[in-house]
Amino acid sequence: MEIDRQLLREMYYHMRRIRRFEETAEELYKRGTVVGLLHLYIGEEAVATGVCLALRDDDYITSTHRGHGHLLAKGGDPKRLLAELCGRVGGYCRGKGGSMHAADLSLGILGANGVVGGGFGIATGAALSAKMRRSGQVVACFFGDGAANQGLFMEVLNMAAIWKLPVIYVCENNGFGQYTRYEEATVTDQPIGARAAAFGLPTAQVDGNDVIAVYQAAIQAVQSARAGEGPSFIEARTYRLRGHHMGDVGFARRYRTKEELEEHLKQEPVGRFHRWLLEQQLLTEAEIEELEARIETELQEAIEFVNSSPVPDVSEIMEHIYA
Ligand SMILES: Cc1ncc(C[n+]2csc(CCOP(=O)(O)OP(=O)(O)O)c2C)c(N)n1
Repeated sequence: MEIDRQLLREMYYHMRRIRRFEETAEELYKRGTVVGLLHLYIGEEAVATGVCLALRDDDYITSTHRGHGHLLAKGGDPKRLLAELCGRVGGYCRGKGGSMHAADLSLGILGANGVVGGGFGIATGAALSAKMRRSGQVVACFFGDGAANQGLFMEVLNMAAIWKLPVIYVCENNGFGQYTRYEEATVTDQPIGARAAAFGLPTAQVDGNDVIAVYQAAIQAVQSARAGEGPSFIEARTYRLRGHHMGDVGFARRYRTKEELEEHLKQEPVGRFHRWLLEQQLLTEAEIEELEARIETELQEAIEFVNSSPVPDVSEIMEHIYA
C-alpha cells in the first residue's frame, strides 16, 4: 500500500501530539491542576493514530477510560480536553465530567467511558444506526484486553456479524488490565481474535507500536465495512508505559519489573517511528522539528486556555445531569 509523505507527516504529528498532551497532563496532575482520575495513553499512540487516520471525518469512534489519544487522533480539541481534565468550564463537559466523559458528537467521538467494555454496545448501536440510515459511516470501537473478557463482547460480536454491521472492534492489548498481567487474566493459547473469528469476523493481529501496520489493518477493515461486508476485529499488541492511572507509581504493585519496562521503552512507538522516518529519509530533521514546534505551540495555547477558564459556578451543580 502506497503511503505518501503527507500521511506520514500526519501520523507523526498525531503520535507526537498525543505523547506531549499526555506528558503535559501528567505534569499538571502532579501540580494538582488536573482533578480526578487520569489514565495515560503513553506507549499506545500508534493504535489510535493508525485507526483514526483510516477513518472519514463523519465516522464514529467509541473510547475507554484511557481515551485522550482516541479523541485527539479523531480531531478533538486539545484545549477543551485539557480544560476538562482540569475541571474548567471551557472543557468538553463544562469541567464536570473529567477525563472519562470527554465526547464530541460533532466529530463522531461518542465518548470516553469509565465502564470497562462500555463502548461495545454504543459502537454496535451506532453501526446499526449507520446501516439503517445507509449513511456509509463506519464505527471503530476501541477497548482493552481486559474489556475483551466482558460478556457483552460476545453479544455484540454475534449481533454485528448477523446484521453485517459496519463496525471494527479494535482491541488494544497493552499487556495489563489494571494491576493484572494479560496472561494471568486471559487465556493465551488462543489469540483474543479467535473469539471474533468464531462469529465469522475477519481478524488481524498487528504490532500496535507500528503505526503503519495498524493503519494498513484499519484501512482493510474500513473498506470491508463500507462495502457492506460487515464487522472486523483487530488486535494491536502494545505496551502501557505508565502506571494504570496516576496513583499507580513505581513497581510497588509487583505486576511488572523495571527491566521489563526498560526493554519496552526501547520499542516505544513515537521514538521508533521518528528513527524510522529519518533512516528511510521519508522526513527530514527540519520537517520533524517544524511539526514538534507546532505541537508545543498548541499545547502552550491549551495551558493558557485552561488558565483563563474558570471552574464551574456552584449554581450550575444540578445542571447537565442525565442520570
Ligand atoms: C465494568 C468495570 N469493571 C471494572 C472496572 C475497574 N477497572 C478500570 S480500568 C480496568 C482495567 C481494564 O483493562 P483493559 O480493558 O485491558 O484496559 P487498560 O486499562 O489496560 O487500558 C478495570 C478493571 C471498571 N471501570 N468497569
